[in-house]
Amino acid sequence: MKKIALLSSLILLLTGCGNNNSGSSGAMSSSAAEKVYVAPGEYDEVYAFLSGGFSGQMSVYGFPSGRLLKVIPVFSQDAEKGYGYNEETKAMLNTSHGFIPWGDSHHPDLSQTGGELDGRWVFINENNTPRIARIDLTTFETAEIIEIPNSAGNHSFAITENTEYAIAGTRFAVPSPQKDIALSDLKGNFKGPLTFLSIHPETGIMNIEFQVIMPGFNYDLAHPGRDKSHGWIFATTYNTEEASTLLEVNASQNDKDFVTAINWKKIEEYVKNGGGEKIKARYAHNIYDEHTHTATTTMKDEIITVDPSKVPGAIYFMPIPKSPHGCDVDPTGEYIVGSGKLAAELTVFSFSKMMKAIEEKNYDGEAYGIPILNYDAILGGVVQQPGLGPLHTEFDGKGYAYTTFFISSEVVKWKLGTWEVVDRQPTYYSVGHLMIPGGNSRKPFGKYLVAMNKITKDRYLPTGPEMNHSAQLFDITGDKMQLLLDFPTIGEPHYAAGIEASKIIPNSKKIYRLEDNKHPYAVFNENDTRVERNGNIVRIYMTMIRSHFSPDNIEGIEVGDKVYFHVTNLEQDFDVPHGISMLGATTSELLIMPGATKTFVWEPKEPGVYPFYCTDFCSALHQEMQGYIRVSPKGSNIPLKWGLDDVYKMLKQAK
Ligand code: K7E
Ligand code: CUA
Repeated sequence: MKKIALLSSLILLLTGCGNNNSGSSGAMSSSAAEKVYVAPGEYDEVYAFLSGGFSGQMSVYGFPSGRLLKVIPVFSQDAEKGYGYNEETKAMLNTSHGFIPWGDSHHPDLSQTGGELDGRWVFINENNTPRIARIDLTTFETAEIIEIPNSAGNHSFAITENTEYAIAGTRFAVPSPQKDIALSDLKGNFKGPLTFLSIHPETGIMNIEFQVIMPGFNYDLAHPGRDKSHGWIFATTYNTEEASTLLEVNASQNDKDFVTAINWKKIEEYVKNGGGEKIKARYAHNIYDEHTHTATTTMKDEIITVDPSKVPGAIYFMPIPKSPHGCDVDPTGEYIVGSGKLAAELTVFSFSKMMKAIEEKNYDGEAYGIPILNYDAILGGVVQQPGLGPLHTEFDGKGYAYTTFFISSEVVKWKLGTWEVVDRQPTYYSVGHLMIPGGNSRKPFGKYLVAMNKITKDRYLPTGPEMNHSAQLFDITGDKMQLLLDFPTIGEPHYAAGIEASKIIPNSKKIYRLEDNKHPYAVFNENDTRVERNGNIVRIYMTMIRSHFSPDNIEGIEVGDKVYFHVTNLEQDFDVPHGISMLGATTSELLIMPGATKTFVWEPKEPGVYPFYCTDFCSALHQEMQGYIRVSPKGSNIPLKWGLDDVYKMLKQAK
């Protein structure tokens, strides 16, 4: 390990001083500039959904320009959009541990039909408090978050090629179900549950169908089989040593760890026929309803677990050198690439050979009753000396694979079948994931490759000790990869998913229709706007339209009141949100899309007159979009009154 750290800093030194390979000079640079130039007003060719890592969110970029289009709040509160702050979306962040305002997002994956991207949903997993989110690509909003019980470190994540299932693997083995055990008793007593969630073909709603209780190893990355290997899922499996301390040494003891191959169709059938055991398991399932504009949480309390030994023929271990990380399947479904982080070679398994070895029971022992397939029998090929510290691989659909090397800081292109390295390009610096749009589907859009780098150092103007992570876009249409662009990213993009823009544009919503708005506190015209008191609970039914609120003058609020602002944006025009906030409100603004209703709560602490205003520049008279609320001392019994443009007449009064 020390050696690796030394080596990596050496490489940083070497690469850090001369960026002359980055295509930044002469003719090269002008051709690169042309390739990323998207003229003002023109659209990008590709949407890229980048994981936000420790930001908990997902960011949307356009390629080839590298323009940031949007940050979609997913697992973390977002004050900009009010997500997780307004009353309607707070429920999205509920878990069995209570409300959690932050998450660590890792691997986005797009929905597929027949192994091709269909542009309906993008999913992403959360590693810290195991959860999976579904984002609706008509609204670009998080539509659902489901918690994964009995798991820890939900790291391996993938969607099957007809979006039948999502798989979520446990990265940190834990007692399952949870209980109090001495850490010295870990070995043999901890488990690594692999959770399978079905995805409803129309609504996209996820449901935990079963959890396979695997031995207590670390299940790191997963990819589904496709085409001929559809029905299987492959997951890299490290720490087969079952160490609980100093893993950098103790989990690097075994010469070989595993890629786990799971025939999920077999297990699905077993469960459908009544197999498996129901156990108690508390977890939250949060769904956002686009019509009520409101999320609700359902707490669930049961799951079905499957003991792998009860389903013979469903699970196998494939031995692979040295603590594998990435696990990727080529577009034909024949090759499974496992990246041993500490291995000198890249191991590629053959699916047909795997099936043959299974048929012939060509085993090399077993682990916890699960057969270990014979390494030589299933080996498809080996890429010799490709680089140092292989992590992740993607495919261009033209017979080539591209693997990232963290330590030698490069992307290496190699040929499937001959296993020869055909090109390598440095990355700046220390690349983690890479992504080719559709690169994990049957039909990659093999024009661009984006490398997501861990270390930025000298690439941009310095911004203090912390710099945003950096991504790099390559053109991969030629024999050699050509670096086109550097662009900063948000959080830490572990993986990304990309898709041709044409598959998304036609379905992207422009407004929420008012006639579909079923929010219980919505109002649809200014005559219905009002203020109601029930004890110390005051509800303001408010509307907004260019360029005023209704009502915009309110009296009769008292210190000690809990004031709910239920605000409906009456606009039905594309891209005309309004915002609202209150002086002293201890929450974020509401940013309300046309046709939507959102709510925040305000508890005034002192008597006075408080202004509020529109927070989103919406028209030439945006600056006039404001109002006042009079707050009187507790018990002053000032009648509740409200109005718009009638303050000097009689304000409307509560009956
Ligand atoms: Cu390699 Cu979470 Cu995919 Cu990061 S993981 S790089
Ligand atoms: Cu409404 Cu600014």
